[in-house]
Amino acid sequence: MLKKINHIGIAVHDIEEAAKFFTEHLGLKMGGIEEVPEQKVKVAFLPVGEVRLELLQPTSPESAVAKFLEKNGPGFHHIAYQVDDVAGAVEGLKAKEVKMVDQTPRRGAHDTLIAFLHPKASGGVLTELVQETGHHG
Ligand code: CMX
Repeated sequence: MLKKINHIGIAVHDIEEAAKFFTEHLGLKMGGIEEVPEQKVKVAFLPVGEVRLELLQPTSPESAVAKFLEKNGPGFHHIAYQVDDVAGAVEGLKAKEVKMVDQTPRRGAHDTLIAFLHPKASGGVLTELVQETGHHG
């Protein structure tokens, strides 16, 4: 079901500020900043080989990322695996009674369909499934 790691999410208070470490010290390149209203976040991707880091900044105090930052401060937030059929993957997990955050796929950044598993179901690691539907991934 899982094709590869699509991205690794890192929660930050301020994308531009946090990106400086990755671009100036680690030599990564950052793409543009995109708002994902459904998730109440702004995101920016920094490719590392085939995988990307996703910096996540909340756009509302009600954002899941705002709550995470308040509790834990900045840091590792989630891992995202690429799948071909996110709706089918969600149905398969639900049939196995895996606790999901999303009962059906939602729209993610860069023309993707996404669904989150609950961290309590996945060893304490918030886990996202991503299906690329457009040209950008
Ligand atoms: N990784 C691991 N555990 C996490 C977590 C994370 N990122 N976020 C929350 N948790 C844990 C909390 O520590 C808490 O554990 P305890 O009960 O042991 O204290 C538990 O999950 C419940 O957390 P909470 O702070 O009470 O928050 P909520 O239950 O309101 O929300 C969750 C938790 C996972 C349902 C919510 O964060 C969520 O819906 N996440 C998925 C959506 C998301 O993160 N979107 C942003 C990214 C979007 C994108 O990439 O485009």
